[in-house]
Amino acid sequence: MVILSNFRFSDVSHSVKLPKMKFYKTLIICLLFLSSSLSIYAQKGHDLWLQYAEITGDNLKNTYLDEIQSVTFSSQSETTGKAQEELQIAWRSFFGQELAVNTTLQNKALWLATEKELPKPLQQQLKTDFAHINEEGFLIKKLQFKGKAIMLISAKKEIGLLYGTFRFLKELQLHQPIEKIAITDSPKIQKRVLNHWDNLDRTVERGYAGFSIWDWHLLPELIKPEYIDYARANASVGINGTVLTNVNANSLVLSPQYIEKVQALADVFRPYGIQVYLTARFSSPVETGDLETADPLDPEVRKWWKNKADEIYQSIPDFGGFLVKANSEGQPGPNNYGRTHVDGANMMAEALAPHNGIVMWRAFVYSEDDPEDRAKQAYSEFVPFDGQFAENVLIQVKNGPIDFQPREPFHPIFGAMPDTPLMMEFQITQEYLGFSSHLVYLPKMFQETLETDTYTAGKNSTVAKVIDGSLSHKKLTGMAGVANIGNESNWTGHPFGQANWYGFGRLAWNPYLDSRTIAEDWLKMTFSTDEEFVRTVSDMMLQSRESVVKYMTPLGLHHIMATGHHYGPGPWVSNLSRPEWNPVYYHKADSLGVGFDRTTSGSDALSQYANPIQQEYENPETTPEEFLLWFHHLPWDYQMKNGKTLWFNMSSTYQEGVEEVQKMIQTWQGMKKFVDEQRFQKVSMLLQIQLKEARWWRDACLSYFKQFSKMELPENVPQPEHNLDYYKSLKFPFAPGIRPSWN
Ligand code: BDP
Repeated sequence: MVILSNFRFSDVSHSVKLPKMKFYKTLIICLLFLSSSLSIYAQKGHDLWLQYAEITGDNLKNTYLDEIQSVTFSSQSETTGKAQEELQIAWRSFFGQELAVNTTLQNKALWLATEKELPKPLQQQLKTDFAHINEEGFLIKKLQFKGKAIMLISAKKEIGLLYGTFRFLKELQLHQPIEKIAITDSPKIQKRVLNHWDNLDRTVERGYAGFSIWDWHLLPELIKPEYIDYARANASVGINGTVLTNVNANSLVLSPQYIEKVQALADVFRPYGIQVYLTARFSSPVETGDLETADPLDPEVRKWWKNKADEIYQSIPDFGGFLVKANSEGQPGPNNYGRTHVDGANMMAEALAPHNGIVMWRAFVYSEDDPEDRAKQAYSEFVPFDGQFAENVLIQVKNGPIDFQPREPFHPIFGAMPDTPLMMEFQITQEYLGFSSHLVYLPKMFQETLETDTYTAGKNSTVAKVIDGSLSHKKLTGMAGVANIGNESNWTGHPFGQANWYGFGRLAWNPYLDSRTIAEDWLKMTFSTDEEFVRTVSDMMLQSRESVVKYMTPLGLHHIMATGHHYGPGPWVSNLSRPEWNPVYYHKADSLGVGFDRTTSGSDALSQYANPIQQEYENPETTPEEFLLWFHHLPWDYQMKNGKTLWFNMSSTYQEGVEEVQKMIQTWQGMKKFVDEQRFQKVSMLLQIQLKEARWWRDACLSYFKQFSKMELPENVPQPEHNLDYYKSLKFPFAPGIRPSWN
C-alpha cells in the first residue's frame, strides 16, 4: 500500500505516451518493490500530512467507494489537472485503485465545476452558498442533479476547486462519513505567505532542517519533485505565496541570471495558486553597478525599480512582489539617504502597482544608537506614518515587540495604525524555541496572540480582527510565517515541526481556528485516527508551548539566550557592542530584583497599549503573571498570587518545565503502537535532547539568577549539576542556522 501511495503513476501515464506500456509498468513496479523497503519510512516523513493512509474499515471503505464511483471535471486547466492528480494519488493510497474519470456526469460522481460552468438551475439553487464565498473559496455539497446523486465541489475560480479537493480529501483522511461532508469555506486573509530565510548559497538563516530546498545552481533546468510536493503541501492548507529568499537580502537574486531560475519555480507553483515573491535589497541599484545612489526620491532610482519590476513581470506575470527589511540590523534602507520608510516603501509600491504586485515592508526596526527601550522603537517609528503608505503596501509586523521570544505580549502596533494594512509575521522556525530538536506546538502560541484583545477600537478588537482587516475595513490583508523547511527528508527535522507549518497555513486561512482542532486534524492525517492516540498526543502538543516557556523564560523573562546562534541560555551575556543585544539589558537582575520596568516609572512602553491594558498591567498585582517580568522590576522576595516569593516561583516554574518534558517522554512511550518505528524512534530521541536542554536552561539560569537573589532553591528543585562558570564556558561554534560570518 505504501508503495502505491507514494508512486504518482498519473504523472507518468497522463503526461507521457509510452510505447510499450506493459513492459514499463512491470519494470516500474519491480523497481518500486526494490526501493520500497529502503525508503518506506523516510517517505512517510516526506509525505507530511498528505499520507492518505489506507482506509481499511470495510464499512467506511465500501461507503466511500460506493458513493464516489467516478469524477467529472467541467474545467480543464492546469489547476484542475492538479486536483485530478491529487485525487488519483489519494485514491490509490486510500483504496489501492484509480478513480474513474468520465467526461459525462454519471450517477454517484464527484463533480468539479466552477460556478459559471454549472447549469443555470444549479447556479440558481446554490446562489446563497456562492454569496458566502470569496474568489478563493469553495463549496462541497451532496446533491441530486437530473436524477443523479452528485458530490459537487464548486468555486468561483479554479483555485477554489483545488482547495475544495484538498478539503474533500482531508475529510476522507479524517474518516468523516460521506453524508456529513458539506462545507462552504473561504480564506479570511488574502496573502498567506511563507518567508524563507534562504540564502543563495543554500544556507538557511535560522534554519534547522538542513540546507535550502531551492537548488539554485541547477535551476532553471532541474525541477525537483520536492518543488511539486512543497506546492501540494502548501496548497492543501491554502498557503498562496512564498518569499524564496532571506530578508537579509542579496541583490543578485534580481539579476537576469536568477530571475530565470525564479521563473522556473514560479511556473511550478502557479497551478497550485502560489505566487512567488523576492526579498529586495534596498541598495540593489548601487550594488548592481547601475547607479551611484539608492535614494528613493531620486528619479533615476525610481526608474531603476520600475524597470526591474517590468523585467521580472515579463518572465513572471503573476509575480507577487517584494519583501523588504530596511534600516534594520545593518540592512540598507531609505534612512541612509535621509528619507523615511514611507519614501522607501512607496517607491517600490509605485514600481509594482501596474502589475498588481505588493510590497511587504517590515516594521522590525530598532536603532543601535537610540537609547529608547527596544520594545518601543518600531511603534515610535511607524505609528506616525499611519495612512501614508501606498495602497499596495502591507506593513509586516512581528507578533511581539522584541523578537519571536517563547512568550511576548502582542506588538502594540496592532490596532495602532487603523489606516494602514498590517501583516502578521510569525516565526515557524524555532530560533528561540529549541530549534528543530524541541517538540513545541506553535499554533497554540499563534492563537494566544491572535485572540488577544487590543482594545484599540473598544472591547473585542482582537489582533485577528486587525489582521483580517475586519476591524478597520482593510482591503489588503496578510499573514507571513518564517519557514522551518529545509532539505531534510521530512522537511522540518523534527517530525512535529510539520505541525507548525501545517498550523500556520490553517491559521493564515482562518485566524479564528482553535489550535486544538488543528492539532487533532494534523495528527489524524499524519499518524493515526485512533481516538486514544489523538486525544493523548494533542494534549501533549497543546501543553508543549507552555513547557518551553517554563524551562526557558518563565514569568515574562525574555531574550536571555546565548549570542549569535541563540542556542541555549546566556543570561549573563553583557559584552556585546549594542546594548540591546545583551540579555542583561532585558532582565536587569541585580541584588534588588529582576525584570524590565516598562510602566510609567520605567520605560513606559506600556503607554503604547490601549487604556484597559495600561491599567491592568501598570500594577504588578493585576499583571498576568506570565508577563510579570516583561513589565516590572520586582524584588526577589516579591509575594506572588500563591503567597510564595518571586524567587520561589521562578525556580519552581523552571523545574515544572523540566518535569513536563519528562512527562512528554512517558506519554510518547505509550504511543509506540500507533506510530511507525522510524518516526517513533526519532521523536523519542529528540525528546531526550529536549530534556537535556531543558535541564541545562533551568540549571544555567537559576545558577546565574541565584547570585543576585541570594536565596536557596526550593526543595523540589535539584541543585545544578555544574557551577555557573561551567555554563558560561560552553561554546557551540557550529550550531546550525547562523551565518558563518557571525560565528
Ligand atoms: C532575528 C534573527 C535574525 C533575523 C532577524 C529578522 O536572529 O537572524 O535576520 O530576526 O527578523 O530574530 O530580520
